[in-house]
Amino acid sequence: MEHASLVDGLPQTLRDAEAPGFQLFPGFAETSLTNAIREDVTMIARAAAAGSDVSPALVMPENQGLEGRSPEDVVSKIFRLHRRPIFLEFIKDPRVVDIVVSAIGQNVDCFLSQFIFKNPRARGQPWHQDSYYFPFEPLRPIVGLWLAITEATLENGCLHILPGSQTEDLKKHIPDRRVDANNGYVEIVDHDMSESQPCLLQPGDLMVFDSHLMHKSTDNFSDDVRAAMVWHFALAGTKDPGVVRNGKRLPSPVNDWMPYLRDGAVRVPV
Ligand SMILES: O=C(O)CCC(=O)C(=O)O
Repeated sequence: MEHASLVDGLPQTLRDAEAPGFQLFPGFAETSLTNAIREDVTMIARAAAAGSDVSPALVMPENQGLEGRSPEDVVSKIFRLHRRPIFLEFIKDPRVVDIVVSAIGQNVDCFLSQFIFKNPRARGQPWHQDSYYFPFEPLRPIVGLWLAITEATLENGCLHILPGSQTEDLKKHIPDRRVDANNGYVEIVDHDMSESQPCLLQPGDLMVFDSHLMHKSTDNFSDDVRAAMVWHFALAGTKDPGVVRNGKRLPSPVNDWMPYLRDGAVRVPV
C-alpha cells in the first residue's frame, strides 16, 4: 500500500547512522486521551487490589515498599494493555500508523504495552537498551512509543537518552545493583554516557525510539506521580523464545503478540 506521511519530519528509519535514534512529537495526544488512559489503569489497579481478575492485564507492585492511600499509589507498572479499547484507539490513529510504518515497515505486530506509574520515591530504570529484553528472531527492527501522561521533569524522573547510540551493538547488561531495584531491572555500566540528554516532556508528548538506543530514567524525588504509557512494535512473524523458569521454557509473562499492520493497514483483532 502506498503510504503518504501524516507526521512532519518523519525519518526513513530511526536506525540510520545519521539519525539520532529517537524522535520527539510534541503535543501528540489530546488531554482527553491521556486522561482516559490514566482512568483506565487506575480502575485496573483498584480492581486488582480488590481481588478481581484483571487478566490479561498484569499489575506489578513497586519494590520500594511505598505507602499510599489508593492501590495505584503502590503500583510500578501495568503490562498487557494493548487490546483494551483506549489503547487500541491510540495505535489505530493514522499518525501512529505512519510512525510505525516508517520505523518497521508495512507488516507489524504490537507485542508489549506498559503503563509506568513512577509514584513519588519510586526508583528509575538504569541505563539499558530495550533490545536486551527482546531476544527475538529477528532481533530488529523494534520500536518503542513512549507517551507522556504527566509532565516529565528532572525532579520526577524523566527519561535520559544517549543520542546516536542506536548504531551500537547490544551491550553487556548486569542486574541493577540497588537492593530495592524493581524486578528485572538491568544496567549498562561500562559505557561513556557523558553525552546523554534529559527528555523534559509535557503530557501528550510522544517519544519514539529505536530498541538499541541507550536510555535510563531517574528516581522520582517529587511529590507527584510521573506517568507514561509505552507500546513496542516488531515485524509481523517475529519469533519470541519466551523465558526459562525452573528449567522450563514458558511464554513471556509480559509480552502479548497481537497482529497490528498488514500491508500498511490496521488489522487488529476485533
Ligand atoms: O519511563 C521510565 O521511567 C523508564 C522507561 C524505560 O526505560 C523503557 O520503557 O524502556
